[in-house]
This record gives sequence, structure tokens and C-alpha cells, in this order.
Amino acid sequence: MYKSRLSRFSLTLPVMLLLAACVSASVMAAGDLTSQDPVEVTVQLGDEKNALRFVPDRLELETGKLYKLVLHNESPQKHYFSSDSFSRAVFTRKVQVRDKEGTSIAEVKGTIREIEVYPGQKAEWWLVPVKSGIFDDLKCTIKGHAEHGMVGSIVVR
Ligand SMILES: [Cu+2]
Repeated sequence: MYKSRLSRFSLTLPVMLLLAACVSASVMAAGDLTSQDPVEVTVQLGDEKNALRFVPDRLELETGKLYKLVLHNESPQKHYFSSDSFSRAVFTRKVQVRDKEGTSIAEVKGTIREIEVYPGQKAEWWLVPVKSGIFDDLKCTIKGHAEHGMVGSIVVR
């Protein structure tokens, strides 16, 4: 009686430990972070009065999520979205360039530091923040634009 209970226990315990290990491994590993459905965030480059602003000028993102950062320039002049510190805290899946109808023109892959968007155009920066921090060096690098207020910060939690 005692022996059979012991043998059942001795078989069950390793199986349970193995199952627990499998379950915890699948909970801990998030898998391919770049294949999630993206969280879409739009940043306006220049506002409706063509002021030199990022709207919004403060972004809050989270590590490990895939973002589709849509940079939309509706102003009559070109602008840059440039943050050296933020660019070093993200993994870029791609930059997607589309025509006015939304048809894909190009995908750019690799490390991105800044993106220039032409008047009336959009670019999408698909990225996963991998490092938390306050990245307050967002600016437009066109001469005079940052000085007139085209600056911002990106907070990654
Ligand atoms: Cu600008």
C-alpha cells in the first residue's frame, strides 16, 4: 500500500516539475517582439498653423511593445524627427514609406537615427523600445527649427 503510493508519487513529481518548467518558460519568453500587432502613435511635424512644433511634443512608450510611429508632416516645409538617444534605445523593425494612396513604396531596415519627412507626406517608423529612460533630445535638425520650439521628449517606461 505504502509502496505503491510512493511509486506513484515518485513518478508524478518529475512530470509535474517538467510541466511547471515548460509553463514558466512559455510565460517568461515573449517570443518575437517584432511580430506583434503594432500600437499606432502619430506625431504631427508642424501644427495646423505651420508652427514649428511636434504635436504631441511628449511621447510615452513602453519597452517590449511594437510601435508604428507615424510621422505626418502637413506643413509646407520639410522637417526632421531626430533623437540620438532614443534611436539608441530602440530596435527598428523597418521604416515604411507609402504613397498618397497608401501603397508601399519602400521599406528601410537597419539602425535609424533620424527621419526627414517632406511637406504633405508621412513616414512610418516601426520600432520596439528596448531601453527605458527619458530621451529629451528630440528635435528637428533644420537650422532654426529647434530654436523656435521644434523640440520634444520621449519617455520609455
Ligand atoms: Cu523642422
